[in-house]
Amino acid sequence: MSPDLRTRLSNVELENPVVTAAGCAGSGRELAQYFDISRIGAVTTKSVMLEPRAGRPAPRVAETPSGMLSATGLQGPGVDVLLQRDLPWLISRGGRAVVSVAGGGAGEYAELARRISDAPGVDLIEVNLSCPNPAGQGRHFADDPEEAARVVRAVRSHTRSEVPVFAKLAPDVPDLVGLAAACVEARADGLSMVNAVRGMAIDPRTLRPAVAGGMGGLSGPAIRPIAVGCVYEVHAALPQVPIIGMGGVRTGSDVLEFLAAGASAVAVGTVNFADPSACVRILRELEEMLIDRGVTRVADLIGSAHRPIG
Ligand code: ORO
Repeated sequence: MSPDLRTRLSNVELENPVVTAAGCAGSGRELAQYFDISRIGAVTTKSVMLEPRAGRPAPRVAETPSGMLSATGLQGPGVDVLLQRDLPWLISRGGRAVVSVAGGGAGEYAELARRISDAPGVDLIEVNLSCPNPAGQGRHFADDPEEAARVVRAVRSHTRSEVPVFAKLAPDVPDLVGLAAACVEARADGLSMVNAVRGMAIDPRTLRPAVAGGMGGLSGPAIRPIAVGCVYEVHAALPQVPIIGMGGVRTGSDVLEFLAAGASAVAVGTVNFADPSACVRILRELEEMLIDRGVTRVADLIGSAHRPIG
């Protein structure tokens, strides 16, 4: 018998826990050339801002010995295009929609939330507080729990009550549990963890940063132990708070790792660039692994690494 893959993110139920990570699948259209987008738990759209944004100059990506370093700089067409073109397309294909938002301040986030949560078919809003290459000082909202909480509060108060708000956190902050608690206190319904890890590579020929933005985000399997550790730590402190876990997921076994650490859903990111059908392969692998282990419900695995042995 097929296992029950359904999972809950606050008041939203997904058919299965495999979702795409923001910035790694556009709004799902490119991936739909490879598989039926309605088969995965949800598509998380690239973080959208109010206005169209050109993003960072090229080169935006550098290969490192241990993962991808990238700085796209929140490039995107702006919220009007998302609402008029991309979101209706995703919903027309039966896709579930997690919409990621990014802003320069609480006011911009709030306005995005108001417009997006009014749109039909939005399942969840993910508040990106942790872009690793923000304009300005190189700091992001997740660096300061009070700033992060201010943004979450603004988003929550401008979002229809039935649409959950998840805060997307960075791994490289001094007190991740404190940050997570501040976001929950500000009425985040859940957390997404983690964004890419801030980093830099220097091109040995030019002795200049390898990505034009200077600072980039390191992603891929190298960061998976960091991400799993973050999910584990926050789930231990805040067990009632649903988490979308992400960071270097490439296989069904990686999904199991995040579920056991405490994630209720797991996002697939960087691997999509090299293997655009990865999400459905990972879903198949997960299902096979559950059958092999005799697990009948995905929900039973969430947080299992925290349970005493025996
Ligand atoms: N890159 C990331 O790694 N994370 C973000 O949240 C945003 C970007 C980007 O747009 O460059």
